[in-house]
Amino acid sequence: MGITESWLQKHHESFVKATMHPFILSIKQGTINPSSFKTWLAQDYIFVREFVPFVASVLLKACKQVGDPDGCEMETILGGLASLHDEISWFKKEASKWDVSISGIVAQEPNREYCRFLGNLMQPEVDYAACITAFWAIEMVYQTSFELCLEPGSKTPADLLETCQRWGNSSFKHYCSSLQSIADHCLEKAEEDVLREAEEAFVRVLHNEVGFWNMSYGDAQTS
Ligand code: HMH
Repeated sequence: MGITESWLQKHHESFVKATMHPFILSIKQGTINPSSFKTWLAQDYIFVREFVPFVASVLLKACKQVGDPDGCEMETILGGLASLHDEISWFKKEASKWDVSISGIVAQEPNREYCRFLGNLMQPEVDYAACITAFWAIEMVYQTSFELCLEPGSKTPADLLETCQRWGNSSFKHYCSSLQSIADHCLEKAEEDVLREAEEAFVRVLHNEVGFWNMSYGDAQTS
């Protein structure tokens, strides 16, 4: 068993909270409040824009690795970075479809907290193993969550299917498992203190994802 798999088991309860959140379940059950979805859409657009420099910092660290002689790992991350360009266009298109203005929106506190966490990981002194672990976990939570909404028997509203497919599709799943392999490969060679740092980053991703879903879901419950 890889190290990431052992952490998924060890922190199973946090993983379930991050992936089977009431926000996701409300999509799957077809009961989602459109204003929840719109909040999520606008906030995630801001998040993804902040995610770009984070992924770029992971790419930079990957390029400096000696353990990737043929550059395969670097290419996987480069592919992820490139696809964020398309993702930003998608968010803009989706926002206009839902009549959400994304020009003047401000990040809510849980979003800012998540972005600050990414900013900390971007520091050059943070080890590549911790960064690639966080990167994998961030993508994996969305993959697992949105895939749930595509399972047979789901009542996901037709106008949300495209969103769910964006992260729930099988090629994104394959990309996530490539990131997981890269993370495992790094973690196997890591010293004790780096392992601790990476596990802490993994747990904090799960925590931040719950905060992000709460922010999106809670908005509509109180308005
Ligand atoms: C909050 N987590 C959040 N937004 C995203 N777009 C992803 C993960 C996956 O890229």
